[in-house]
Amino acid sequence: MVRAFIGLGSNLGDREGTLRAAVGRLRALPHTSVVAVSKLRDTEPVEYLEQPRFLNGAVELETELSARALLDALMELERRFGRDRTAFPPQGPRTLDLDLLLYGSEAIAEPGLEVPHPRLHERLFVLEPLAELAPALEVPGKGQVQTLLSKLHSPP
Ligand code: PH2
Ligand code: MG
Ligand code: MG
Repeated sequence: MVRAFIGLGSNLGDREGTLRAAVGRLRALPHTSVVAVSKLRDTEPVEYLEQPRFLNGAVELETELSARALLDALMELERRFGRDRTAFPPQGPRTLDLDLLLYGSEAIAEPGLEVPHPRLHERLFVLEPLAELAPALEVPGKGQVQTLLSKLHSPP
């Protein structure tokens, strides 16, 4: 069993309905259980600013799926909820974004599969829900979630 964390995001259509339904689909994944779901937060878009506000959250899972199998399942769910991966720009509006943030204490860098998520440590909309679920969690190579969050709040 591996403890994994998924980032949830939506900024098109019924954001809350989509995220709640996506969590329902996560509960139905094989060899996987949902341990906890964070609050959903309304957030200002970052990186690409000309888009609607997001609803963001995080989910804690226990899974026997490999990181690759889990990632494939997440991308299949995004597709089912109408995610258009050909839309431009790639950081633009989306009905559903399911990011594999952490997969146990593993560090993986393969084509299309990078954990910890490469921008996790600099994103408030990821660290806040993660800190709600697991403040003491160690992000491989980066430090504890609560430490990363306090660094973002008061940069040196
Ligand atoms: N996702 C992005 C780009 N910008 N901004 C917020 N607030 N929330 C997101 O989930 C988000 C974003 C690309 O994945
Ligand atoms: Mg994504
Ligand atoms: Mg994302």
